[in-house]
Amino acid sequence: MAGKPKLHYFNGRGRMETIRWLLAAAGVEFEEQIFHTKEDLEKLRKDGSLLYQQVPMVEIDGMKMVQSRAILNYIAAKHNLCGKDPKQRAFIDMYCEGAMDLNEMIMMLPLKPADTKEKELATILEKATTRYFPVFEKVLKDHGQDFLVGNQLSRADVQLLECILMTEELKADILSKFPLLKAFKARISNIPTIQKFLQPGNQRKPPPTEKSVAAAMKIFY
Ligand SMILES: N[C@@H](CCC(=O)N[C@@H](CS)C(=O)NCC(=O)O)C(=O)O
Repeated sequence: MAGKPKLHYFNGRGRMETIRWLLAAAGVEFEEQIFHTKEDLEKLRKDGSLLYQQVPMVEIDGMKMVQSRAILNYIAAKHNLCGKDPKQRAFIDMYCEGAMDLNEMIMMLPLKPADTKEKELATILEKATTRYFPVFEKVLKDHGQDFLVGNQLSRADVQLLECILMTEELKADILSKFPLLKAFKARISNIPTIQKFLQPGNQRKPPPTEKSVAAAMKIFY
């Protein structure tokens, strides 16, 4: 039997967090090889482990996988989280890409210059409430089902929940005008594997702080 996937990344959310979420939702236990210094990252680069000299890197099923989307695609395919047919997959991909666009904006916020942060935050909240969340609210309303696609859990549900929780960290009542998303959040959070991942002390990473951002910057720049 293959061992647990091993995740190589710095000690933060970044581009690895969605991978952590998806593995956890699929009920897969994983190990983390956290690196803390530029030298740790350089060592991985020098030993040929990083195809493009970048992380995230995940050792899984005999591969050293890089490129976060490729890793997510592999996990989703392996654990039946990408729909029953190409059309379901197409919708799942569209929803995931939307969630990832919002996720990426939030992920980059701490790296923006201090004097632009307020404006950036306002843009993110505006996009969340006028561009992204209305789409997901309408999807749920139109089909009346529990999950976004095909009436079964897919990576789109997991990635949307991650994205909702990240957005709520910026504005706690962000879902106030989205009742179906509120119910969706409660429902998906209650799936046992996800509930476990949301427990304090699990492998979910906390929101970035000035200190953690500075530590990550020291590794990469
Ligand atoms: N498209 C890649 C981007 C990876 C990426 O930009 N990784 C950053 C850390 S989150 C990195 O390794 N930066 C150092 C570099 O590009 O040399 C992915 O999605 O995995």
